[in-house]
Amino acid sequence: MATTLISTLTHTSHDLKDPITPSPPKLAKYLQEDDITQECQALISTLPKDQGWVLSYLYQYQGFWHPIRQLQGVLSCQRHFQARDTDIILITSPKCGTTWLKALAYAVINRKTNPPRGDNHPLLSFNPHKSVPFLELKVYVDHQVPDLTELPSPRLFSTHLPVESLPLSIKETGCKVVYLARDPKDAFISLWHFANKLRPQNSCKLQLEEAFDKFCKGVSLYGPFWDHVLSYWKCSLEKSNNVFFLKYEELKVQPKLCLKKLAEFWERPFSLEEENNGVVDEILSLCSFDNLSNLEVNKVGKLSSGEQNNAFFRKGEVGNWANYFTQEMTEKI
Ligand code: PAP
Repeated sequence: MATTLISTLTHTSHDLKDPITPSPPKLAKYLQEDDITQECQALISTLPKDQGWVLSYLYQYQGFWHPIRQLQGVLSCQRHFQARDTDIILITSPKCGTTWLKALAYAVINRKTNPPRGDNHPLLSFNPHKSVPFLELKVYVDHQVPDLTELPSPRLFSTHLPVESLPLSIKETGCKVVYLARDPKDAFISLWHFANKLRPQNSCKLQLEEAFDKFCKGVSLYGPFWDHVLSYWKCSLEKSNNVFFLKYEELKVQPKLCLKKLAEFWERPFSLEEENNGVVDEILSLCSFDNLSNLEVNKVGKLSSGEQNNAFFRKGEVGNWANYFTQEMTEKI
């Protein structure tokens, strides 16, 4: 498993295609409740518990809600992950544009070895989640403790963890964190759709009103949503050299400007020659919703954690919430 992860992250080859398996969705790995360590069992017996959005429980750890298997990954990542000054960490609350940010970061950082206009670009044959793995959901899942020291710099990782639960070394080193935020109304609608896709086919749909109540109470994956965003917002003010706060809506409206700022933040600015040659536009077009969502791999492939790749592409719009919210919901949120 660790070897697969390392080879995925070094991505020197283009043969890393996601499996094309049109099988019915199973409960995603981090929502399963088996194979839990005694340590984690003991911990959860002390934690507040509430019914989750899929079929498993959520437990409140360090102020934020997790399914049990995910929590196990959180504990392991807190214990073992050693950040480097050169690391790039992408952080989001779920459904705030993680997939898009991963694609952009991967394409920017690897543009010399994998020019964005190439027919063989890795993002054409595997889902962006494979190019930038989640620490707690992929790297440290299932009791793995991979040796990440051989990975070339900059290493790219992602997490949904709140500031309060980040491994200490991320806070103490000079690694570059990008936090992507999104209008909570759109993030909520996106999460509600996603949760219903993750629910087994024979179970009933989670009603919008029920999900909304939970979201407003903070009981959602990595919720409370507001605490998550606010902590990173404060961090970005205090440590502006290390934490870049970006909004999905800004990225939509001014993608070119945002991408150039991101590349500068990562200390890989676009040269004038690259700009004149259209490299920035090519990366944006490679990572666009239309392009990624229409790739074969993202239509029928699935992640090793069990989610169908197409579950990460729905509308990709700003303001889709308006089709679902009542006046009362808008006021409440
Ligand atoms: P994750 O946090 O579980 O990894 P994430 O990628 O943040 O998921 O959420 C998916 C959302 O990003 C979807 O939003 P929607 O439900 O409102 O449509 C998805 O459509 C959107 N998305 C995925 N890829 C892109 C992209 N390339 N450009 C813009 N939006 C995108």
